[in-house]
Amino acid sequence: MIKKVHHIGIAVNNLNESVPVFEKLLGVKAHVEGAPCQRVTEARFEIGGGTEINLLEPMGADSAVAKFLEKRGEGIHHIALETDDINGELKEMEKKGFALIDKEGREGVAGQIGFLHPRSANGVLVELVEVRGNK
Ligand code: CMX
Repeated sequence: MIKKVHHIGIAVNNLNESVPVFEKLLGVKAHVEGAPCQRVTEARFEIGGGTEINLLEPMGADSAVAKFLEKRGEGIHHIALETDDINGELKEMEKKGFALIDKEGREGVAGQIGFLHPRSANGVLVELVEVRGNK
C-alpha cells in the first residue's frame, strides 16, 4: 500500500545557487548530504507531515541526474512514494503493468528504494521507499 508522498526530487545544476531559492520558498533550512549510492549531493527540506522536497546535484557526469540535466534541464526529476514493504510493492506494481527499473529494493538514503520506469507512468520517474526503521 502507498502511504504518502515521501519526497519530490528536483534536479539542479548548482546547490549553492538553488538552496537559497528553496529556503526562501519553503521557509525552512536545508539539510545537505552526499548520497554516493545515487551519485548525487542532496539538499533535503522537510515541509510537514514528513514529506520532503529534495534538490539533487549530480556528483559526476556518470550520474543519472547529470544525464537528465543535459537532456531536459533543471526541474522535477522524480516523485517518491512511501510503502511499508518495498519488495511486495514492487511485485504488485509489476503485476499492475508498471515497468520496473529495480526488481528488488536496494539501499538508498532513507531506506530501501526501487524505481519504476517513467515510460510506464506517463513520463514520471517513480521511486518507492521503505523508510529505514519504520517496519
Ligand atoms: N523523468 C522522466 N523521464 C525520464 C527521466 C526522469 N527522471 N529520466 C530519463 N527519462 C526519459 C528520457 O527523457 C528518455 O525519454 P525518450 O526515450 O522519450 O527520449 C527515456 O526516459 C530514457 O532515458 P535516457 O536518457 O536514455 O536515460 P536512461 O535510460 O539511461 O535512464 C532511467 C533513465 C530513468 C532508467 C535512469 O535515470 C534510472 O535508472 N533512474 C533511477 C535512479 C535515479 O534516477 N537516481 C537519481 C537520484 C535519485 C535519488 O536521489 O533519490
